[in-house]
Amino acid sequence: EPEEIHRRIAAAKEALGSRLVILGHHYQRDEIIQYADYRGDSFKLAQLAAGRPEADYIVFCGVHFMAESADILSAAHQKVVLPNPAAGCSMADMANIAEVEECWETLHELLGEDASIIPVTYMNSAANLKAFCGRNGGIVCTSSNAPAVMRWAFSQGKRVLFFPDEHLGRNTALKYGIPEEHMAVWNPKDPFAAADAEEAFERAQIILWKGFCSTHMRFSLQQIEKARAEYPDVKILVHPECRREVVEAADLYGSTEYIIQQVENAPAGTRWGIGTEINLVHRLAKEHPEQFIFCLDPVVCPCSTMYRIHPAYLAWVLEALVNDEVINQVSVDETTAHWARVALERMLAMKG
Ligand code: CIZ
Repeated sequence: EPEEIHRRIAAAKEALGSRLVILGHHYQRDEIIQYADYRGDSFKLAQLAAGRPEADYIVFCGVHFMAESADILSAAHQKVVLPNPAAGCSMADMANIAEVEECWETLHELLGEDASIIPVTYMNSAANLKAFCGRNGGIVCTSSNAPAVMRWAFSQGKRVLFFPDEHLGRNTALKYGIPEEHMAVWNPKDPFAAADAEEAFERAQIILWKGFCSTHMRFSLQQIEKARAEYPDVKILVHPECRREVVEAADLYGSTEYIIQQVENAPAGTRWGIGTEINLVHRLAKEHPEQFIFCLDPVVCPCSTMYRIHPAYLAWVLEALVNDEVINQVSVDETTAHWARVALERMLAMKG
């Protein structure tokens, strides 16, 4: 049966030719990556989609917010398809627009005229949260440019509201020089649960949304200690969505693209203990047999929602496209797309 699916995907790809571009996120399994015209992180892939206007169809093998970003950045005639609509991102889903608006209003009531808050959303968020940032003087960040975005945000206001990933926010704020006592965590389910919550929000330079990536939360200090005990020469490389203690115990940390670059530029014989999604770690190990690469988590830790893109879904949506039938299109309404683009363009202008 896998051969049959392979044959169907290859035939549909051939039939669609340059009208089709398939994007594969680094966390996708090899059975999917083999069909990708481009591989990358979410932002790189969205930009690549925008650079291929001759493609009528962009099939995004990744998760929902990534397909939304591709739709926002691509041309009006291009249609973005997510092979399985159930491929969401549990972290992105931890902040929704109603909760963010409530947080925004509550903080402004609490802090009054003096609030001066700049909203910053991680790329891994729904389009309407990016639009919220666009409308409210805020910006989008990726895990690669989070420190530069934070610098920009503090040049615009006195406080930052960072969502949805608490850990990327905290690790970035620490790097920027904000001490933990000037950070407060907003739990949308019960923001004032702690007795000193009000003072904590008043004192805070950065308010971190209580969201997390379940894949990166699997990495622990104990795993790092065990790896170091076993291999004294090991270099620990982790993603900034990991907890503070994990990032602080690592030799290096950075975004998906950063992790790939570190491995690509390392000399033969380097030993890496890596803390990120397992498909990416396995692919790096396979593509760099001259190095010793292992995942810090001994129990396999795939991103379960990324895994929902199965080759059978890819075959199904591609065959429909051959018949000019668009299944599982992801489309962002014009107003939301406009304001989301404002926030994305602030990020791009800042980088340039
Ligand atoms: O935004 C992405 O692609 C993810 C999930 C992580 C990263 O570091 O780029």
